[in-house]
Amino acid sequence: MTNLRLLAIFLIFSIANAQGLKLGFYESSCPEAEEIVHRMTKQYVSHVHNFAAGLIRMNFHDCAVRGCDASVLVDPSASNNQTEKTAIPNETLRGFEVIDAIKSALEKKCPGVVSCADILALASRDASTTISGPWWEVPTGRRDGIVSLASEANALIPSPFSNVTTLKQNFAALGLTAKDLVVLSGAHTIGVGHCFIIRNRLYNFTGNGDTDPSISPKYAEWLKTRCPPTPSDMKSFVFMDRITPKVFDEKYFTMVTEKRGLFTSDATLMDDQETRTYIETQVKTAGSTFAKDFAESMTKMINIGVLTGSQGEIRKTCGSINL
Ligand code: HEM
Ligand SMILES: *[C@@H]1O[C@H](CO)[C@@H](O)[C@H](O)[C@H]1NC(C)=O
Ligand SMILES: *[C@@H]1O[C@H](CO)[C@@H](O)[C@H](O)[C@H]1NC(C)=O
Ligand SMILES: *[C@@H]1O[C@H](CO)[C@@H](O)[C@H](O)[C@H]1NC(C)=O
Ligand SMILES: CC(=O)N[C@H]1CO[C@H](CO)[C@@H](O)[C@@H]1O
Repeated sequence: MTNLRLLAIFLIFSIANAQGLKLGFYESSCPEAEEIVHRMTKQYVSHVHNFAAGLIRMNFHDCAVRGCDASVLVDPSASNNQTEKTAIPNETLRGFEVIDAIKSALEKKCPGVVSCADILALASRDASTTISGPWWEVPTGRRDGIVSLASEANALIPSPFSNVTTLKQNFAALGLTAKDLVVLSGAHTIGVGHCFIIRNRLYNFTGNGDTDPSISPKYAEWLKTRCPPTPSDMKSFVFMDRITPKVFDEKYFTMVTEKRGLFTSDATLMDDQETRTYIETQVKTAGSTFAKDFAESMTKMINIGVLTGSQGEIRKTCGSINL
């Protein structure tokens, strides 16, 4: 083969790589990579169920800012003390230690090969399956970003105080539809919400010491027993799906139809014809298509703005950009 033809083939390959992800990207460069992520995620999540919610949410927060590039994992440092991790919506993210442990195992096996962005995308899926949640294909080949800004996370992560119009716009900006919005919000079938986020809904909704009328009065009563009005209390929390808090099912949607959505961003999904119809259908059919729909929407989400080919870098540790 002439050098020219080799060069042509090489160029075609680099272009193909730059265009997208593929299944089994590490098949030859680090054959055990996916198996190690799976095994370790399963270990952590089997011990501490909460890590499942933590990892799935972290995956979303990563993809919502600069694409799925592990920018959410960067620790604040002397030169950059305002990374995404320090942003308001990231205050309660959890599961960083799982990603760090997997990364260090992979660095021992195949130094400098497997990106933190891929580890997070794989771990989120493996966390879901560990708790008998949906499974989706995770093509790999993501590269790690070299920029992480708190200001961007504060601006781009959807707010729990937003109405459905704003949420649909937030999702559209990520290339996601109203259906993706309602389906992915279904992740709130597991995990917790902190009281400080809903304190105003309970105790001072319009500034007159009132309660948000979109919460059922009985549920508001119960929430008040769990969430004291103490403004300094940052620790109390409740499960978002009080019916089956640890099961990945459609009961979150049931909660929403009963005016028991924890955040405004949950309750407001009843204000839009399309999202409401989806919720009511899942409730009526015991979540007939929820798992399949969730897998489809996650498949879109984990493809958002990925860096591939020679873009970005492969971080040495997930908490810091390479020097
Ligand atoms: C529609 C826009 C969304 C808003 C406004 C929103 C907001 C929130 C808030 C405020 C919390 C509570 C955090 C805490 O108090 O500790 C939370 C938790 C959670 N969110 Fe979302 N979320 C949204 C979409 C999503 C999506 C798309 C996913 C994943 C696919 C997701 C997965 C989760 C999970 C699993 C938890 C529980 C976390 C834990 O227990 O550690 N959320 N979300
Ligand atoms: C963060 O960095 C900025 C500038 O880089 C600096 O002015 C500020 O004092 C730092 N803040 C902290 C808490 O270290
Ligand atoms: C939704 O929220 C946006 C931003 O706060 C606001 O401008 C808009 O009027 C709200 N829409 C509805 C229907 O309440
Ligand atoms: C309720 O909100 C109003 C207006 O924001 C504020 O002036 C008042 O201090 C709040 N009350 C409590 C108990 O937080
Ligand atoms: C997990 C994490 O790093 N959380 C941080 C989020 O931001 C707050 C406020 O800046 C920090 O105190 C947390 O440590």
